[in-house]
Amino acid sequence: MSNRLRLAIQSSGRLSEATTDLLSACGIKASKPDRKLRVVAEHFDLEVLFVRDDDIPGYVADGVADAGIVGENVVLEKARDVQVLDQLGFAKCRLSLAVQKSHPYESLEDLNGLHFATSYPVLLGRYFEEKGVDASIHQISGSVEIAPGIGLADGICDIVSSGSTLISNGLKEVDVVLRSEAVLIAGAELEPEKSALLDRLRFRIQSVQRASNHRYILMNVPNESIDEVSGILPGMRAPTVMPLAEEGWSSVHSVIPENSFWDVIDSLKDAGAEGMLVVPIEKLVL
Ligand code: PRT
Ligand code: ZN
Repeated sequence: MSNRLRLAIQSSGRLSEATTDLLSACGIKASKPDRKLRVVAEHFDLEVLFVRDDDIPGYVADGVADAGIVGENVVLEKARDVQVLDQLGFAKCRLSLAVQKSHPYESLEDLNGLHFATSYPVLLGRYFEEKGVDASIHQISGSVEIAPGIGLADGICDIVSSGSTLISNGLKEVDVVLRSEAVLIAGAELEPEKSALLDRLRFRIQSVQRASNHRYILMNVPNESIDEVSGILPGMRAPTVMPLAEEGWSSVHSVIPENSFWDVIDSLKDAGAEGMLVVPIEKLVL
């Protein structure tokens, strides 16, 4: 038995590119050669299984794979015994209820007696039960959005991201059943060696994610304003201060959360900071 960590990822679809990009940012090269289902990664004790996303929770629960990257919507629908370890920040979407645009929808009560088509019968059934909605569910595996138009259902429960599929099929979104994004999952109990490898993988993923959520900021500051500027910067620690060739001025460097720049820029300018430069960070290891 190999002691490599086996990671199941989507073979081709909406998750695949972002997943291989994430692995590659973690220094793990695992591109899918034609028709191969299993690839041994370079630079990490890992083998990647390329599979359909729907099979990922099952493979992980059954121990065929040790871990997987898949939409949380699929994990929850499959309801297999796996642990959700980390949110990965891509493939964000929602599982929503939609009815025909002409439907005089006002509240959930209006859904009683209606017939819904979905590929998510488990999640939808649980939602109807929790909300006390008495509607019926018809499970179909694809092209859910056309069901109302062809008279197969009154409404649908499907994944929405921009909402344009609903609009182009004459549907309107009425409630959100679940918000989802790609997640890292693992088997309930991993052997210690695999678990150590998984921790290393998670550490790398977290460093990459932290980097993409932060910016490195550099600016010129008159020396008398350094304390004020340091107080404004939402940095990780005290900023780095280095003298400029010009007497009385310093270069101040710090790491700030992505969106903070726009919150603090005016205060920094008022405090006398000039020539601000904001640059992306590739990895941020704490
Ligand atoms: O072949 P395989 O089974 O592996 O893939 P799949 O066809 O089942 O899944 P895929 O690749 O379409 O989606 C994989 C995962 O991406 C989903 O499980 C979600 O977690 C996530 N995701 C994010 C989405 C979307 N956004 C999305 N927009 N999955 C599907 N859609 C579809 C949706 O079903 C609808 O048809 O896109 C349409 C809606 O998009 P908008 O932008 O028009 O609202
Ligand atoms: Zn699928």
